[in-house]
Order: sequence, then structure tokens, then C-alpha cells
Amino acid sequence: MTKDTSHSEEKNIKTALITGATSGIGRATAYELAKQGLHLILCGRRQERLDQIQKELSAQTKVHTLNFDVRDKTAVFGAIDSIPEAFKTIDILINNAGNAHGLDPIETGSMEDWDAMMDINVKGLLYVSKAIIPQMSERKSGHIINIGSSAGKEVYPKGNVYCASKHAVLAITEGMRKDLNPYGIKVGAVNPGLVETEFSEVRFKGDKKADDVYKGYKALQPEDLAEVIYFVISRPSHVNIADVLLFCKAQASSTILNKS
Ligand code: NDP
Ligand code: 8X3
Repeated sequence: MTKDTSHSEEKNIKTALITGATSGIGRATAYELAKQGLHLILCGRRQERLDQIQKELSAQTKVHTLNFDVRDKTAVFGAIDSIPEAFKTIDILINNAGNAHGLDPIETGSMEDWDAMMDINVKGLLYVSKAIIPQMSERKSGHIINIGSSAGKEVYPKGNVYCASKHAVLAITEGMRKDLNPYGIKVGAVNPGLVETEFSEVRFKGDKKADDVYKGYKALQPEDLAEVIYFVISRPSHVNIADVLLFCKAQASSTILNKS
């Protein structure tokens, strides 16, 4: 008989692990999934935010937090190994942690920014997935959602390495879906255009350019993404939403934005 570690007491309650849960899309998804009653493992580097979110959501569901940098392999594996028994079975992995660092032409781009984007958006996603996939393949069930971007489908001027990192996320998503198909693991990507989060503050390193990014139109809100992510994970078990592209009404492509 196979061991059912998943939900010995609460059979139907799934556990989702969200990276980048301290802000933006990840945080909004944590609130949405808590509202829907899922158990949560919330990850990020800012401990005070993790503590605050845990405090706010604990009235609704069970929440465990993990503080690690997705760039640090040892920290990733240590954190996943440390998960207490009640949260050990991860049904849903939402690889969301990531950012753009800089918006510069390739000839003047910063190598530190390039390293950050490739290390966080691509390699970090791989490390977290590597730490969690074995339990999914052993159980022959699981669902992985990678947060890509419209930048993973289209390259825009000065987007060079960020776009490359998100193209990589989409290639990895497709590769995961193919390789994990024999194990019954669902894999898909959710790809937003402009979402009003701390993303631009990080991209422009606190420069006031960030203030203008979401002015003159209504960008997607993190809650819009959270609803879509919940829709994706709440389909019947035979349905896998492989790829979603979302824009706000004002945006038609990476380079077409109807600002007032
Ligand atoms: P935010 O800046 O609001 O959130 C980013 C999250 O990633 C934070 O929780 C941050 O947590 C976490 N994170 C960043 N670096 C690391 C790291 N090295 N280790 C662990 N966690 C890290 O941005 P968004 O919510 O907008 O971005 C979430 C995802 O959505 C990203 O993958 C982004 O590329 C993607 N996306 C965003 C779009 C947008 O317009 N906003 C559009 C398309 C895609 P902490 O700092 O606490 O570690
Ligand atoms: C974030 C959207 O257009 O800034 O992935 O690249 S964009």
C-alpha cells in the first residue's frame, strides 16, 4: 500500500508553496488561497513581512513560512527539508519569486543585474523545483505553476536579459510538462503583462522612474493574478491549463500601451 502522507487528518485540503509571497502577485495569491482554505507555505527573504502575513492569514488557514534566498542552493534545500510534517506534502508549487533588475540597452547593461535576473528568475526557480519535484513524482501527483511574463513571449527594447530569463521560464515550463507527464504532474505558466506591484521599484532600484510606470492607465492588480492562479489550480484533476497570457485593457503587447 502506498503511503498517504498528504492529508491524514484533512483529506481534501491541499497545501500550496508560494515563492515570493512577501509582495505583489505572490502575496495576493497567498490571501486568495487562504480565503479558499488551502494550507500555505509562504516563502521570501523579508521575515517581518512573512510574520505579518502569517499572522493575518492564520485565522483562515494553516500557514508555515520559510525564509530563504532562491539563489542559494543550500538554503533552498535546507528550507524545504525543514518543513514540518503537517505541511510536508506539497500539492501545488507556485514558482513566483523574481524581478527585473534594470532596463538598459545590452551594450551598457550591468553584469550584476544580469546575474540577479538569471540567478533568481531562472536558476532559483530550478532549485526550488528540484527540491520539491521528487515528492510529487513519487506520489504521482502535483501541480507546478511558473509565473512567466509577456516578456517571455516577446522581447522589447532594453528588456534583453529580463526577457531572456522569462523566455527561459517558458522553455523550462514546457520541458517540465513533457518530462513530468509520466508522473501525472500538471505544469503550466501564468504570464502577465504590466502588474502594479513593487516590481518597478526593484527594477529601477528606488529611482523615481518607477513612479511613472503605472500612471495614466489601470494596470493589472496583483489580485487579478491571484484569481487566475486560483482558477488554474481549482480545475478538475484531468484539466491542465498549460499557458495563460493576461494583459490589462490598456496594454496590447509589450510595446503597445494606451496611456491617457
Ligand atoms: P514584487 O517585487 O512585488 O515581488 C517579488 C517577490 O519575489 C517578493 O516577494 C520577493 O520577496 C521575491 N524575491 C525576489 N528576489 C528573491 C530572492 N532572491 N529569493 C527569494 N525571493 C525573492 O514583484 P511581482 O509580484 O510583480 O513579481 C512576481 C513575479 O511576477 C516575478 O517572477 C515577476 O517577474 C513576474 N511578473 C511581474 C510583472 C509585473 O509587471 N509586476 C509582469 C509579469 C511577470 P523578498 O524580497 O522578501 O525575498
Ligand atoms: C513584467 C512585465 O513588461 O515589465 O514581466 O516586462 S514587463
